[in-house]
Amino acid sequence: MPSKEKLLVANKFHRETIVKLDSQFDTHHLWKCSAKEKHELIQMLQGECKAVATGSWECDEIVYELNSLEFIATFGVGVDGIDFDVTGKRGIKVSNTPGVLNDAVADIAMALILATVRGIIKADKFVRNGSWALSLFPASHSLAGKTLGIIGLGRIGHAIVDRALTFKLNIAYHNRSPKPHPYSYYSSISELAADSDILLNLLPGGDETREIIGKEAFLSLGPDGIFINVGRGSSVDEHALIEALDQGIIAGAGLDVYANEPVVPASLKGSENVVLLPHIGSGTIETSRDMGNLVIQNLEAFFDGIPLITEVAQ
Ligand code: NAP
Ligand code: 8YV
Repeated sequence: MPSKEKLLVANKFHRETIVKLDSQFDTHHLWKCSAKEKHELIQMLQGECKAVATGSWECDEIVYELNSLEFIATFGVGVDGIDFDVTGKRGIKVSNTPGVLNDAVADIAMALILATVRGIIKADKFVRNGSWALSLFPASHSLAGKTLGIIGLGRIGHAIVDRALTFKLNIAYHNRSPKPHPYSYYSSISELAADSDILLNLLPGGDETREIIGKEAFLSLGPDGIFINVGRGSSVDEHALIEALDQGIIAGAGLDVYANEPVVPASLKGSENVVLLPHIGSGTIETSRDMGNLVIQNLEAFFDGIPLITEVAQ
């Protein structure tokens, strides 16, 4: 029987997938090691281990000390955890898991839109704390006829559009360049915000997008506007967002992602006008399984010497 390929697993990204990797490959669990043990493990694998599996949003930098590294298979679509300066220079291939998570993330985006616009969380508390016996819950706003402005309309964005259209929302968007579809294109985030009732962020992380949604965008969105973030927290100036919420510059926000996860600023936790989720966009059992299977398929393709299923262009 041929020996199993060596695989360095950098972090505990998804238990079920790691169990599958353990049975299929000769795995080494980097995250379980102390700092000293990590160095020893890398030395032991030098020249023999060509592949790493990791969460796409974080990857221990020590993996780049592996001089035989040729491939990093990531779990997740946003690859901001990868150092593309290193992978580009050394010709290390990278894969991610696009597409299979579109529906799950789009569902969470719609849940955040409904929860913020209709005040679902506040209404739940209203029933539980007995307030209903004393007064009626204040009227909220309708979705039909409002404009949803999407920053970063790509794969997940289109799954959100499919849902939003059935809620009778109008669609507008900002990308780096216009696309051949029927929605209104805006070349600036602030102009999009000014014409949106709900501004939804789907930008990837990384230096190019760092804090590009800030005070100007929130001022343009205005006091009735809602901000939703299911992209990356790093693309939002979180201080400007907190100020916008505290000062009534915008009406509310629904957030799945944050600048410094899992840390969520106390002022956001204390705000009545925000719905906070712990980065669960793709977090269903089915979607996580599909993402994990795609990680495995990419590893199999790499070791078979055939094209990767979902290689990240560098
Ligand atoms: P995608 O298909 O690549 O869509 C992203 C869009 O953003 C692209 O269409 C791109 O269009 C646009 N874009 C990129 N950089 C931009 C910039 N600097 N300025 C303006 N527009 C820019 O990616 P996706 O699969 O939809 O995923 C989007 C992001 O969602 C991921 O990167 C990840 O960060 C996040 N995500 C979050 C969760 C969650 O659990 N909350 C789950 C999965 C993914 P142009 O090239 O035309 O600019
Ligand atoms: C995470 C995500 O990977 O794919 C992405 O970019 O942000 C998410 O799918 C997931 O939450 C990790 O468990």
